[in-house]
Amino acid sequence: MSETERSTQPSSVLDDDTRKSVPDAEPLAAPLDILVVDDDEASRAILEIAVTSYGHRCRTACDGQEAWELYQAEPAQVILSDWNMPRMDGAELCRRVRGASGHSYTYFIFMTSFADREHFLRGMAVGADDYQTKPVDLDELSARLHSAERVLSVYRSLADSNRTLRHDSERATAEARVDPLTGLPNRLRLNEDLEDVRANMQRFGDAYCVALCDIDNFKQFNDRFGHPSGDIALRSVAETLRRHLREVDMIYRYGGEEFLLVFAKQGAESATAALDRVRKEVAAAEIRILSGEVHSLTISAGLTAIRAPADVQAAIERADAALYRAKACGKNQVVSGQTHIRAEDPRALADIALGLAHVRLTLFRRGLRPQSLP
Ligand code: GH3
Ligand code: MG
Ligand code: MG
Repeated sequence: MSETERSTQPSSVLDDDTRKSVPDAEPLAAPLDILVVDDDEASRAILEIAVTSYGHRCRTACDGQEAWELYQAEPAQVILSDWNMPRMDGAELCRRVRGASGHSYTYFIFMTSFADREHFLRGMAVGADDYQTKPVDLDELSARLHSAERVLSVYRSLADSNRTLRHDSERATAEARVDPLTGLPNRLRLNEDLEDVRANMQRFGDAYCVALCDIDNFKQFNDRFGHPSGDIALRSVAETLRRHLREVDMIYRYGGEEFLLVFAKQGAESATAALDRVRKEVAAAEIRILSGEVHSLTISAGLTAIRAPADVQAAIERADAALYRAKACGKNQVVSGQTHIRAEDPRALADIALGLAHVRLTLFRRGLRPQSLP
Protein backbone atom coordinates (compact mmCIF):
# COMPACT_ATOMS: atom_id res chain seq x y z
CA MET A 1 0.00 0.00 0.00
CA SER A 2 1.41 3.42 -0.94
CA GLU A 3 1.93 6.13 1.63
CA THR A 4 -0.86 8.17 0.09
CA GLU A 5 -3.27 5.26 0.13
CA ARG A 6 -2.61 4.47 3.77
CA SER A 7 -2.63 8.07 4.80
CA THR A 8 -6.29 8.51 4.01
CA GLN A 9 -7.29 5.74 6.41
CA PRO A 10 -9.22 5.52 8.58
CA SER A 11 -10.54 9.10 8.35
CA SER A 12 -10.86 9.38 4.61
CA VAL A 13 -14.29 10.93 4.66
CA LEU A 14 -14.66 14.50 5.83
CA ASP A 15 -18.09 14.30 7.32
CA ASP A 16 -19.53 15.06 10.71
CA ASP A 17 -18.17 11.75 12.03
CA THR A 18 -14.63 12.93 11.27
CA ARG A 19 -15.24 16.09 13.22
CA LYS A 20 -16.70 14.11 16.11
CA SER A 21 -13.75 11.73 16.04
CA VAL A 22 -11.41 14.60 17.02
CA PRO A 23 -10.85 13.89 20.72
CA ASP A 24 -11.48 16.53 23.37
CA ALA A 25 -8.23 18.38 23.82
CA GLU A 26 -6.74 19.56 27.11
CA PRO A 27 -6.94 23.32 27.60
CA LEU A 28 -4.44 25.24 25.45
CA ALA A 29 -1.53 27.12 27.01
CA ALA A 30 -1.29 29.18 23.81
CA PRO A 31 -2.42 28.47 20.26
CA LEU A 32 0.35 27.25 17.98
CA ASP A 33 1.07 28.23 14.38
CA ILE A 34 1.01 24.89 12.62
CA LEU A 35 1.97 24.09 9.05
CA VAL A 36 0.46 20.86 7.69
CA VAL A 37 2.33 19.43 4.69
CA ASP A 38 0.90 16.53 2.72
CA ASP A 39 0.40 15.84 -0.96
CA ASP A 40 -2.81 13.96 -0.15
CA GLU A 41 -5.72 16.34 -0.04
CA ALA A 42 -7.83 14.24 2.34
CA SER A 43 -4.97 13.80 4.83
CA ARG A 44 -4.32 17.54 4.74
CA ALA A 45 -7.97 18.33 5.37
CA ILE A 46 -8.25 15.87 8.28
CA LEU A 47 -5.16 17.27 9.99
CA GLU A 48 -6.32 20.84 9.40
CA ILE A 49 -9.71 20.13 10.97
CA ALA A 50 -8.06 18.34 13.89
CA VAL A 51 -5.52 21.05 14.75
CA THR A 52 -7.96 23.95 14.32
CA SER A 53 -10.48 22.15 16.54
CA TYR A 54 -7.72 22.04 19.22
CA GLY A 55 -7.57 25.85 18.92
CA HIS A 56 -4.37 26.14 16.86
CA ARG A 57 -3.84 28.22 13.72
CA CYS A 58 -3.20 26.17 10.61
CA ARG A 59 -1.71 26.68 7.17
CA THR A 60 -1.40 23.88 4.62
CA ALA A 61 1.02 23.03 1.81
CA CYS A 62 0.74 20.27 -0.76
CA ASP A 63 4.46 19.41 -0.88
CA GLY A 64 7.84 20.23 0.71
CA GLN A 65 8.61 22.97 -1.82
CA GLU A 66 5.39 24.89 -1.13
CA ALA A 67 5.88 24.38 2.62
CA TRP A 68 9.44 25.72 2.44
CA GLU A 69 8.23 28.85 0.59
CA LEU A 70 5.44 29.41 3.14
CA TYR A 71 7.88 28.82 5.98
CA GLN A 72 10.38 31.34 4.61
CA ALA A 73 7.62 33.94 4.28
CA GLU A 74 6.47 33.25 7.83
CA PRO A 75 7.97 30.56 10.03
CA ALA A 76 5.68 28.05 11.78
CA GLN A 77 6.00 26.84 15.37
CA VAL A 78 5.07 23.28 14.45
CA ILE A 79 5.32 21.43 11.16
CA LEU A 80 3.33 18.22 10.63
CA SER A 81 4.89 16.74 7.53
CA ASP A 82 4.33 13.76 5.30
CA TRP A 83 7.51 12.04 4.05
CA ASN A 84 6.89 11.06 0.45
CA MET A 85 5.90 14.08 -1.65
CA PRO A 86 6.64 15.39 -5.17
CA ARG A 87 9.22 18.20 -5.71
CA MET A 88 10.59 18.16 -2.14
CA ASP A 89 10.14 15.35 0.38
CA GLY A 90 9.65 15.73 4.13
CA ALA A 91 13.26 14.80 4.99
CA GLU A 92 14.64 17.61 2.80
CA LEU A 93 12.09 20.05 4.24
CA CYS A 94 13.13 19.09 7.77
CA ARG A 95 16.83 19.52 6.91
CA ARG A 96 16.17 23.03 5.51
CA VAL A 97 14.06 24.07 8.49
CA ARG A 98 16.85 22.99 10.83
CA GLY A 99 19.41 24.90 8.77
CA ALA A 100 17.32 28.11 8.83
CA SER A 101 18.42 30.66 11.38
CA GLY A 102 17.18 33.94 12.77
CA HIS A 103 13.87 32.83 14.23
CA SER A 104 12.52 30.80 17.10
CA TYR A 105 12.56 27.02 17.26
CA THR A 106 10.27 24.96 14.99
CA TYR A 107 8.96 21.65 16.31
CA PHE A 108 8.95 19.13 13.44
CA ILE A 109 6.75 16.01 13.47
CA PHE A 110 6.79 13.44 10.68
CA MET A 111 3.33 12.03 9.85
CA THR A 112 4.15 9.17 7.57
CA SER A 113 3.06 5.70 6.62
CA PHE A 114 6.72 4.61 6.68
CA ALA A 115 6.54 2.57 9.86
CA ASP A 116 9.98 0.97 9.51
CA ARG A 117 12.92 1.55 11.83
CA GLU A 118 15.19 2.96 9.08
CA HIS A 119 12.80 5.79 8.21
CA PHE A 120 12.25 6.60 11.88
CA LEU A 121 16.01 6.80 12.48
CA ARG A 122 16.60 8.86 9.32
CA GLY A 123 13.75 11.21 10.26
CA MET A 124 15.22 11.85 13.69
CA ALA A 125 18.72 12.19 12.18
CA VAL A 126 17.63 15.01 9.84
CA GLY A 127 16.28 16.90 12.85
CA ALA A 128 12.68 15.80 13.55
CA ASP A 129 11.42 16.08 17.12
CA ASP A 130 8.77 13.42 16.79
CA TYR A 131 7.51 10.73 14.44
CA GLN A 132 3.94 9.48 14.06
CA THR A 133 2.85 6.77 11.69
CA LYS A 134 -0.27 6.88 9.58
CA PRO A 135 -3.10 6.30 9.89
CA VAL A 136 -3.02 9.21 12.28
CA ASP A 137 -4.43 8.56 15.72
CA LEU A 138 -5.93 11.90 16.72
CA ASP A 139 -5.53 11.27 20.46
CA GLU A 140 -1.86 10.68 19.86
CA LEU A 141 -1.65 13.82 17.72
CA SER A 142 -3.24 15.89 20.48
CA ALA A 143 -0.78 14.47 23.04
CA ARG A 144 2.17 15.18 20.74
CA LEU A 145 1.03 18.78 20.21
CA HIS A 146 0.90 19.25 23.98
CA SER A 147 4.43 17.97 24.18
CA ALA A 148 5.36 20.42 21.38
CA GLU A 149 3.79 23.25 23.40
CA ARG A 150 5.89 22.36 26.46
CA VAL A 151 9.13 22.17 24.47
CA LEU A 152 8.40 25.43 22.64
CA SER A 153 7.62 27.22 25.90
CA VAL A 154 11.00 26.10 27.31
CA TYR A 155 12.71 27.41 24.15
CA ARG A 156 10.76 30.66 24.50
CA SER A 157 11.82 31.26 28.09
CA LEU A 158 15.42 30.37 27.20
CA ALA A 159 15.31 32.88 24.35
CA ASP A 160 13.84 35.49 26.72
CA SER A 161 16.60 35.00 29.30
CA ASN A 162 19.23 35.05 26.54
CA ARG A 163 17.83 38.34 25.29
CA THR A 164 17.91 39.80 28.81
CA LEU A 165 21.47 38.54 29.35
CA ARG A 166 22.61 39.96 26.01
CA HIS A 167 20.95 43.30 26.77
CA ASP A 168 22.54 43.42 30.27
CA SER A 169 25.94 42.50 28.92
CA GLU A 170 25.74 45.13 26.14
CA ARG A 171 24.78 47.73 28.74
CA ALA A 172 27.62 46.67 31.06
CA THR A 173 30.07 46.76 28.13
CA ALA A 174 28.96 50.31 27.24
CA GLU A 175 28.97 51.49 30.88
CA ALA A 176 32.48 50.11 31.45
CA ARG A 177 33.72 52.45 28.71
CA VAL A 178 32.20 55.68 30.05
CA ASP A 179 33.51 57.82 32.89
CA PRO A 180 30.56 58.25 35.27
CA LEU A 181 31.52 61.76 36.45
CA THR A 182 31.92 63.50 33.10
CA GLY A 183 30.08 61.09 30.79
CA LEU A 184 33.16 61.08 28.54
CA PRO A 185 34.63 57.85 27.17
CA ASN A 186 37.35 56.49 29.47
CA ARG A 187 40.76 54.89 28.94
CA LEU A 188 39.34 51.47 28.17
CA ARG A 189 37.40 52.99 25.29
CA LEU A 190 40.46 55.02 24.28
CA ASN A 191 42.56 51.87 23.92
CA GLU A 192 39.94 50.36 21.62
CA ASP A 193 39.55 53.55 19.58
CA LEU A 194 43.31 53.86 19.16
CA GLU A 195 43.18 50.57 17.27
CA ASP A 196 40.79 52.26 14.82
CA VAL A 197 43.16 55.24 14.56
CA ARG A 198 46.01 52.87 13.69
CA ALA A 199 43.84 51.06 11.13
CA ASN A 200 42.69 54.32 9.49
CA MET A 201 46.26 55.60 9.27
CA GLN A 202 47.37 52.34 7.71
CA ARG A 203 44.44 51.93 5.31
CA PHE A 204 43.63 55.51 4.29
CA GLY A 205 46.77 57.43 5.30
CA ASP A 206 44.67 59.71 7.56
CA ALA A 207 46.57 62.30 9.63
CA TYR A 208 45.97 62.34 13.39
CA CYS A 209 47.16 64.47 16.32
CA VAL A 210 46.98 63.63 19.97
CA ALA A 211 46.84 66.11 22.87
CA LEU A 212 46.94 65.83 26.65
CA CYS A 213 45.15 68.56 28.62
CA ASP A 214 45.41 69.06 32.36
CA ILE A 215 43.44 71.47 34.54
CA ASP A 216 45.72 74.03 36.15
CA ASN A 217 45.98 74.25 39.95
CA PHE A 218 43.06 71.93 40.42
CA LYS A 219 44.23 70.68 43.80
CA GLN A 220 44.03 74.25 45.05
CA PHE A 221 40.50 74.56 43.63
CA ASN A 222 39.44 71.40 45.48
CA ASP A 223 41.12 72.55 48.69
CA ARG A 224 39.40 75.92 48.53
CA PHE A 225 35.89 74.96 47.43
CA GLY A 226 35.62 71.30 48.37
CA HIS A 227 35.64 68.10 46.36
CA PRO A 228 31.95 68.25 45.30
CA SER A 229 32.51 71.67 43.73
CA GLY A 230 35.69 70.24 42.17
CA ASP A 231 33.48 67.60 40.56
CA ILE A 232 31.19 70.30 39.18
CA ALA A 233 34.24 72.08 37.75
CA LEU A 234 35.56 68.87 36.17
CA ARG A 235 32.21 68.25 34.49
CA SER A 236 32.10 71.83 33.29
CA VAL A 237 35.61 71.71 31.75
CA ALA A 238 34.80 68.36 30.11
CA GLU A 239 31.62 69.83 28.63
CA THR A 240 33.42 72.94 27.31
CA LEU A 241 36.09 70.78 25.67
CA ARG A 242 33.46 68.50 24.13
CA ARG A 243 31.30 71.36 22.90
CA HIS A 244 34.12 73.19 21.16
CA LEU A 245 35.73 70.27 19.39
CA ARG A 246 34.63 69.01 15.98
CA GLU A 247 32.35 65.94 15.75
CA VAL A 248 35.20 63.88 14.27
CA ASP A 249 37.56 64.70 17.12
CA MET A 250 37.52 62.48 20.19
CA ILE A 251 37.90 63.33 23.83
CA TYR A 252 38.53 60.98 26.75
CA ARG A 253 38.92 61.35 30.49
CA TYR A 254 42.49 60.13 30.75
CA GLY A 255 43.06 60.46 34.48
CA GLY A 256 41.97 62.60 37.46
CA GLU A 257 41.92 66.07 35.87
CA GLU A 258 43.53 65.07 32.59
CA PHE A 259 41.84 64.71 29.21
CA LEU A 260 43.21 63.09 26.09
CA LEU A 261 42.11 64.52 22.75
CA VAL A 262 42.47 62.90 19.34
CA PHE A 263 42.24 65.22 16.33
CA ALA A 264 41.25 63.35 13.19
CA LYS A 265 42.45 64.26 9.70
CA GLN A 266 44.43 67.24 10.92
CA GLY A 267 48.10 68.21 10.96
CA ALA A 268 49.87 69.56 14.06
CA GLU A 269 49.60 73.19 13.03
CA SER A 270 45.82 73.41 12.57
CA ALA A 271 45.18 71.05 15.53
CA THR A 272 47.29 73.32 17.74
CA ALA A 273 45.28 76.36 16.60
CA ALA A 274 42.01 74.51 17.26
CA LEU A 275 43.18 73.39 20.70
CA ASP A 276 44.26 76.90 21.59
CA ARG A 277 40.76 78.19 20.71
CA VAL A 278 39.30 75.53 23.02
CA ARG A 279 41.77 76.52 25.77
CA LYS A 280 40.49 80.09 25.57
CA GLU A 281 36.87 78.85 25.77
CA VAL A 282 37.72 76.92 28.95
CA ALA A 283 39.36 79.98 30.50
CA ALA A 284 36.29 82.08 29.64
CA ALA A 285 33.73 79.53 30.87
CA GLU A 286 31.92 80.37 34.08
CA ILE A 287 31.73 77.58 36.63
CA ARG A 288 28.98 77.91 39.21
CA ILE A 289 30.05 75.94 42.27
CA LEU A 290 27.86 74.58 45.10
CA SER A 291 27.86 77.84 47.07
CA GLY A 292 26.47 79.63 44.02
CA GLU A 293 29.69 81.53 43.43
CA VAL A 294 31.05 81.67 39.88
CA HIS A 295 34.69 80.80 39.19
CA SER A 296 36.82 79.82 36.26
CA LEU A 297 39.70 77.46 35.56
CA THR A 298 42.40 77.16 32.93
CA ILE A 299 44.02 74.22 31.21
CA SER A 300 47.49 73.48 29.91
CA ALA A 301 47.93 71.20 26.91
CA GLY A 302 50.63 69.36 24.98
CA LEU A 303 50.00 68.29 21.41
CA THR A 304 51.84 66.22 18.85
CA ALA A 305 51.17 64.59 15.49
CA ILE A 306 50.98 60.81 15.32
CA ARG A 307 53.63 60.00 12.76
CA ALA A 308 52.89 56.39 11.90
CA PRO A 309 50.36 53.71 12.99
CA ALA A 310 52.93 52.17 15.32
CA ASP A 311 53.75 55.57 16.81
CA VAL A 312 50.53 56.09 18.81
CA GLN A 313 51.93 55.26 22.25
CA ALA A 314 55.11 57.24 21.65
CA ALA A 315 52.97 60.19 20.44
CA ILE A 316 51.03 60.16 23.73
CA GLU A 317 54.39 60.27 25.57
CA ARG A 318 55.50 63.23 23.40
CA ALA A 319 52.19 65.00 24.13
CA ASP A 320 52.80 64.39 27.84
CA ALA A 321 56.29 65.91 27.58
CA ALA A 322 54.83 68.92 25.75
CA LEU A 323 52.22 69.26 28.51
CA TYR A 324 55.04 69.42 31.05
CA ARG A 325 56.59 72.23 29.05
CA ALA A 326 53.26 74.08 29.00
CA LYS A 327 53.05 73.75 32.80
CA ALA A 328 56.66 74.77 33.32
CA CYS A 329 56.28 77.78 31.04
CA GLY A 330 53.46 79.28 33.11
CA LYS A 331 50.34 77.13 32.45
CA ASN A 332 47.18 78.17 30.57
CA GLN A 333 48.84 77.48 27.21
CA VAL A 334 49.22 74.92 24.43
CA VAL A 335 52.64 73.54 23.50
CA SER A 336 53.10 71.59 20.31
CA GLY A 337 55.93 69.10 20.78
CA GLN A 338 57.31 66.89 18.05
CA THR A 339 60.47 65.95 19.92
CA HIS A 340 61.45 62.40 20.63
CA ILE A 341 62.71 61.90 24.19
CA ARG A 342 66.25 60.72 23.49
CA ALA A 343 69.20 61.44 25.77
CA GLU A 344 71.34 62.68 22.87
CA ASP A 345 68.65 65.06 21.62
CA PRO A 346 69.32 68.58 23.06
CA ARG A 347 65.64 69.59 22.69
CA ALA A 348 64.60 66.44 24.49
CA LEU A 349 67.07 67.21 27.26
CA ALA A 350 65.53 70.67 27.51
CA ASP A 351 62.11 69.04 27.79
CA ILE A 352 63.31 66.79 30.58
CA ALA A 353 64.95 69.69 32.41
CA LEU A 354 61.75 71.74 32.17
CA GLY A 355 59.68 68.78 33.31
CA LEU A 356 61.94 68.19 36.31
CA ALA A 357 61.82 71.87 37.17
CA HIS A 358 58.03 71.62 37.20
CA VAL A 359 58.10 68.53 39.44
CA ARG A 360 60.56 70.28 41.81
CA LEU A 361 58.32 73.34 41.97
CA THR A 362 55.23 71.24 42.73
CA LEU A 363 57.04 69.31 45.47
CA PHE A 364 58.45 72.52 46.90
CA ARG A 365 54.96 74.06 47.05
CA ARG A 366 53.83 71.06 49.06
CA GLY A 367 56.70 71.47 51.47
CA LEU A 368 58.68 68.46 50.21
CA ARG A 369 62.42 68.52 49.53
CA PRO A 370 63.17 66.82 46.21
CA GLN A 371 66.50 65.34 47.46
CA SER A 372 66.55 62.36 45.13
CA LEU A 373 65.90 64.35 41.95
CA PRO A 374 68.86 65.38 39.78
P1 GH3 B 1 48.95 71.47 38.00
O1 GH3 B 1 48.54 72.79 37.54
O2 GH3 B 1 50.41 71.31 38.10
O3 GH3 B 1 48.33 70.36 37.19
O4 GH3 B 1 48.41 71.31 39.50
P2 GH3 B 1 47.15 70.55 39.99
O5 GH3 B 1 46.83 71.00 41.36
O6 GH3 B 1 46.06 70.62 38.99
O7 GH3 B 1 47.67 69.06 39.95
P3 GH3 B 1 47.83 67.98 41.08
O8 GH3 B 1 48.26 66.74 40.36
O9 GH3 B 1 48.70 68.48 42.19
O10 GH3 B 1 46.38 67.77 41.66
C1 GH3 B 1 45.36 67.23 40.90
C2 GH3 B 1 44.10 67.25 41.71
O11 GH3 B 1 43.01 66.78 40.98
C3 GH3 B 1 44.22 66.42 42.97
C4 GH3 B 1 42.98 65.58 42.94
O12 GH3 B 1 42.31 65.55 44.17
C5 GH3 B 1 42.10 66.26 41.93
N1 GH3 B 1 41.20 65.31 41.28
C6 GH3 B 1 41.49 64.24 40.53
N2 GH3 B 1 40.36 63.60 40.18
C7 GH3 B 1 39.33 64.28 40.72
C8 GH3 B 1 37.91 64.12 40.72
O13 GH3 B 1 37.35 63.20 40.12
N3 GH3 B 1 37.16 65.03 41.38
C9 GH3 B 1 37.74 66.07 42.06
N4 GH3 B 1 36.95 66.93 42.69
N5 GH3 B 1 39.07 66.23 42.08
C10 GH3 B 1 39.86 65.37 41.44
MG1 MG C 1 46.37 69.75 37.10
MG1 MG D 1 47.33 66.12 36.62
